[in-house]
Amino acid sequence: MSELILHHYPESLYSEKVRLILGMKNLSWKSVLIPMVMPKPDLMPLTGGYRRTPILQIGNDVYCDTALIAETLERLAPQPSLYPQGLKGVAESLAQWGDNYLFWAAMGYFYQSEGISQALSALSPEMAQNYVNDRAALLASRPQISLAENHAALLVYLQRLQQMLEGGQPFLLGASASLADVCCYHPLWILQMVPATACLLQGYPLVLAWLERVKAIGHGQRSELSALEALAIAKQHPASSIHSQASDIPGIALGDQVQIMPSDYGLDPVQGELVLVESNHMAVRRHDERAGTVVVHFPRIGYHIKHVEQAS
Ligand SMILES: N[C@@H](CCC(=O)N[C@@H](CS)C(=O)NCC(=O)O)C(=O)O
Repeated sequence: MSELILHHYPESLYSEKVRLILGMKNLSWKSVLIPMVMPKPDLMPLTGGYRRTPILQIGNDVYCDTALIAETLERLAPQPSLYPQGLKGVAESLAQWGDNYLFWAAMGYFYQSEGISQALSALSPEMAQNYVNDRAALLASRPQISLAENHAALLVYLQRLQQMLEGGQPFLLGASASLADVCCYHPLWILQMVPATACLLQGYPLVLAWLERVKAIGHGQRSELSALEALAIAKQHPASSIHSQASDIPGIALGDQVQIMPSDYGLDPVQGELVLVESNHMAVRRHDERAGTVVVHFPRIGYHIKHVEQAS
């Protein structure tokens, strides 16, 4: 297997999900630290415009979105599995709930309460303002939910997690950690970062003890790499042989020029030649002067794809 290169930054919640998966599988990986706000000049040559964090690079294959990154790591390193025996569908569905419903209730609450000002007080006033402006632009396409709604949802969700743990098992779906655990962990990790929001978890002792167990999984074997070294690895890599037989996307065939972009926020399109379509996976091939030929991969859930008319 070519080396696993994670482009991330320490405070990124979705990156923490992937770091824990690398830990669950005790994998060795290279860490490239990227900026937490735009611009990201050494990342864009790899992704072709996708700006969200994290990104997994393997040679010149670039995997966007942690749902696909999790599936990719499971394919490359199947043991220990992210899915408890016989419960793959349950684990994936609970993971999707954690990544979306729990995540947005926790983030919404954090951003609208004292949490965000406590977190930003560690930054200089200019950096804090830069961060606020960047996230306002990134999230402009998301619906506005009030603090009261987020707070109410979060309390219901914390109660649900507490109930899931009442059977006495160490992890949400049994004796060992699964994808569901890391996807429900990272949204609550942000609440633990500052006192203003950490206090919310105090009424849920089973959840607090479970968070400690998930944290103890660790991050596997990490070593550092520079962004320029990562670009050089992509450029030196022989062309990826990844392809599929056919596309089942109406009106779009393999070989077509397409744009793929998130359907929720961070709506930056990535353009290239469609080279792979599977049930929850699609990929485009594109060329960049600094990165060479790269294949950029996305899940199908949560991403729009559209045909690009070629100028004649
Ligand atoms: N659905 C995406 C969401 C990723 C996401 O929203 N990541 C946050 C960081 S935790 C982000 O991209 N923030 C803006 C940025 O890093 O530029 C995934 O699972 O990877």
